[in-house]
Amino acid sequence: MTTTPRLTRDTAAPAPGILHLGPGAFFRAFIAPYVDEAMMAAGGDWGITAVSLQSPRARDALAPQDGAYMAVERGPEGDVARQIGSIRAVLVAPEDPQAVIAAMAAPETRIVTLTVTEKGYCHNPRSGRLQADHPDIQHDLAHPQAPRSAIGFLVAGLERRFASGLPPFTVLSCDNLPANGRVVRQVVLDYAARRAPALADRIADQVAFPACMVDRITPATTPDDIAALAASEGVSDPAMVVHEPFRQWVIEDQFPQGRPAWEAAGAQMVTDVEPHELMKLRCLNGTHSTLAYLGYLAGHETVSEAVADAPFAALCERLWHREILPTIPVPQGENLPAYCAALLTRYRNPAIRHRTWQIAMDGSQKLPQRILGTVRDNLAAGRLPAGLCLAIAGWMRYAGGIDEAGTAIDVRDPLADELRAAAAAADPVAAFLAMDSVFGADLANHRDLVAAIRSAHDALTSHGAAAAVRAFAS
Ligand code: CS2
Repeated sequence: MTTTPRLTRDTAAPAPGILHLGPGAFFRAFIAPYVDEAMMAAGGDWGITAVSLQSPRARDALAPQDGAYMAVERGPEGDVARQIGSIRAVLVAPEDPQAVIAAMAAPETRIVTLTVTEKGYCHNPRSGRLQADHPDIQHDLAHPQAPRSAIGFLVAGLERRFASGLPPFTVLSCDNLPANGRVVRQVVLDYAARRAPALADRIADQVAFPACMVDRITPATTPDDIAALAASEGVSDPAMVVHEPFRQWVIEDQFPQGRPAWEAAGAQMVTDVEPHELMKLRCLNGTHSTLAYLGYLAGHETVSEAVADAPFAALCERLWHREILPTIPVPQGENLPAYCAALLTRYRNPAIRHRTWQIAMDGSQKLPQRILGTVRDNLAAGRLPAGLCLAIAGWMRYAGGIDEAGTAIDVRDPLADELRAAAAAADPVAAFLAMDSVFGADLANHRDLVAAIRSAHDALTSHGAAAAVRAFAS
């Protein structure tokens, strides 16, 4: 039997410029390719030192390949594979936190990018403030030179640079949070203030935290994907990623220490990201989460399966046109109905197997910015958004951890214990609504809203998600 040879690098490793926290599939499908293309088009030393905050998986896959890997663009007509060479090294923070702080404090590190998911900011998703009692934050405050959280590392790295007289790096959050630059700045300042007020003041004065909107659908890589790549390209690459053809990156252009020529790779450099973020989080992520909860309960394994079921596609259309678009200012250069039509085409891509279960993860951290802000805007305009209430009830049913056949659901969420307790309460809807870091008193006390969520929850419990979605969309 012949074994497939391991992927080898086809370009020299670039000189360092960026440190990235969280080298998961999305980073490899999005940030690293943009950096790679920007360097190819316009040069610059922007090689990426990637840092895993948890597992050694990414390092173990990438190190034998000198950081190179294949990104496979998967369209309905087939795959296009390309080698990405922008990663130059991978560090595993728990193995050697000192090495991470040293890399952050190296003079050539001018940008720190982050894809650490919503929960990685250790914040209260509703207030946007640091959750000071978060176990990782407690740990980091007790051991500031050997932190665990992204926030602890950012502050330790900035502190070290200040001590050596170096200018700070720019911090670029690339997670799906509204005003992600402001969110990361706030939690960094909250944490630094607990360390030393003077450090917080210095960060507030000197560090840039631009916001950005990121978009590319990236399902988790499967063993089948790795086998298909080995068959088509003749290389074994456990670090490979699969992604859809579409991508969009809108970045606030505020990089005092310079940046790659991302615009050469198609990124939009703008002065105000917020309208773009609102459009993407509410139109895409809002309907994604809706499809995830209701689709999972109705037995749909992937997004494309869910929207192939006509009432689910109709549900998305109704959400967009009746409940979401009326709350969004039109971002420059965008046409909102066309944007939503393109979203449905993206969801339908049958070659992308994006699991509803994957998107359903961490709902307590996602709901506020994906769905609840839209609900608030509707209520303020005197409208009761029935489709979004069905989505919220779907989340409650899903988070209860038992599917419609009575089988356990593997609910992944930092608040999983609280969710289970809420679902087991005598009045589950009231118990979920009382989760203050998710809903807030304004929503929990809104009579008409609560009644609509209750009636959607009853429909899901008595008739199931497929029937409830059919009834809504008919
Ligand atoms: C998805 C996103 O997993 C999820 O929660 O909604 O990752 C989504 O695929 C991306 O934001 C698309 O850009």
